[in-house]
Amino acid sequence: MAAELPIPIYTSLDQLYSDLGDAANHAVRWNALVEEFEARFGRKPAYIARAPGRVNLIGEHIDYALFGVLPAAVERDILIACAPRAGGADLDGGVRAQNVAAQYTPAEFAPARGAQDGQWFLAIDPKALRWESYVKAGYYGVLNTFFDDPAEGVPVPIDILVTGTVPAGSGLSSSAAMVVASTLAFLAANDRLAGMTKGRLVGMAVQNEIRVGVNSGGMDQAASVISTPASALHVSFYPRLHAAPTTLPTTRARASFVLANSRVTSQKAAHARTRYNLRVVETRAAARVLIHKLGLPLKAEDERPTLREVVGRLGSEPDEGWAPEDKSVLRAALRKALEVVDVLKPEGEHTGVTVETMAEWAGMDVGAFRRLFVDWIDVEATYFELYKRTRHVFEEALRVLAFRDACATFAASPSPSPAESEAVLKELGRLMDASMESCSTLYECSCPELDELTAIARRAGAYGSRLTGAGWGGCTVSLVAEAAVPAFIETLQREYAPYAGLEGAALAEVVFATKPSAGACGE
Ligand code: NG1
Ligand code: MG
Repeated sequence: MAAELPIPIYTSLDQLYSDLGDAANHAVRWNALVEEFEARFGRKPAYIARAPGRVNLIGEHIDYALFGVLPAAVERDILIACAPRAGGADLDGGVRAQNVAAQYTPAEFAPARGAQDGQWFLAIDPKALRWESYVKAGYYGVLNTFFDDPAEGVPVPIDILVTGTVPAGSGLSSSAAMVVASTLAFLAANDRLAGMTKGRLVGMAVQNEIRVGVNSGGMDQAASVISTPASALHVSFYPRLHAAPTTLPTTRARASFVLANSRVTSQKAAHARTRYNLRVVETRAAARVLIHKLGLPLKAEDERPTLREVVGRLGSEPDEGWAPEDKSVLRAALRKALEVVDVLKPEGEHTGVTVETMAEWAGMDVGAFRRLFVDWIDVEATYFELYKRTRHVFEEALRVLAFRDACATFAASPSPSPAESEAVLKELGRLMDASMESCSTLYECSCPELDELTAIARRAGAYGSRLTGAGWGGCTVSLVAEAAVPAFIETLQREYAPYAGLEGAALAEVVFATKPSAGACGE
């Protein structure tokens, strides 16, 4: 499986460009970065790490419940040029971090080793995130994996220069791209890339990103690291990371995924207590309640079980998991789960339930329940929406499987007729629309602008349109017939108020068609 492959390291730009496509454009950016690095730090960079952003085609907010998702890397990426610096012992592991974009001011920092536990430490304030927080997050895992034992030596002092084309806060996962590229840069500069697999890099990047305060799943990091051109990546997380490239029908059926930025910045870290992290808490609490209410086995190793594990137990899954390629058992178990999800519906006027009710439903003492399920991350709520969140998760997991099946069936057809092409695009569009509706009403991770932008997209002829990423702002993704893309973009420009007055490059910055691209690499 793709996650076991080594990270591609290129020694010639030509080779890299032929993998990435669009050689001329990449060459200009890479050469400009090398020159800028030399101008700022007085020598050539030793390595360049690249990590792309991603669009999630379907499977929203289910990665941290450990269900499979279907993202694809986009062409837009983060590049980090770096070089070790000669320096004294006081400079051990010290970093001079600069960003080509002037609004991201230079930073200097050095890690410190904790006197008691020997763990390396870097100050990151999740409440006041700065751009270099993501650089530090990438560094963290490298320090505590490869330099945790003093006998392994000390990390080199290093200069780094970052440039990127993934817009921040737009649902294209600039954060994961930053963390992956930074993890790669520190690994390369410290000569620790040998033996690193894609799967291991994903694991490190996920742990690293959690340090910036969002208890995310592993979708973005997996997409950024493992993706291959022209494919989406079916990533599943249970019982272990598994990634399978999925050929999209877009090339043969002549359609494009068009990204449109709502221009509402998704402030995921700042609102994590009432949004993202609260959803993580709700889904874990729901899993524990379901285990008790449905009389499923509670295992000794269960601390905060996931909804994926609940579905496995409902379908009597063996410990090593169902074969990752055989989705029929998972599908049957998910259907069974949907038949019983109503046990999470409370009586009375509220759709959600209090901590007291959740504890009672879980057969636990309120104090113990609160400590285990509510207080482990910083969240704030009176009513927890167990029913709505869980219904979304189970249905969305089924939609991912249906989307993947439709892609696979189409890919297997030797010469699809125009009618077959139209049918597969309609089916994918239908699934995308249903996902949007569910994000809006059940998961409540949309916002008025995203609802409006996706509605306009459908009126403008998209087969389907949905938010992508965590939501509450950021981008939408729409499936559009290739020939209709220019007219589609024109309609969005005319009808979506925040696009008023935008044209040319400014418009292309917020609405653009994307081709799935290749994952992270180094040079
Ligand atoms: P975004 O907001 O695009 O970075 C986040 C999570 C994903 C996933 C989606 C929702 C991070 C780094 N990523 O994506 O793991 O849960 O939301 O599907 O927080
Ligand atoms: Mg992110």
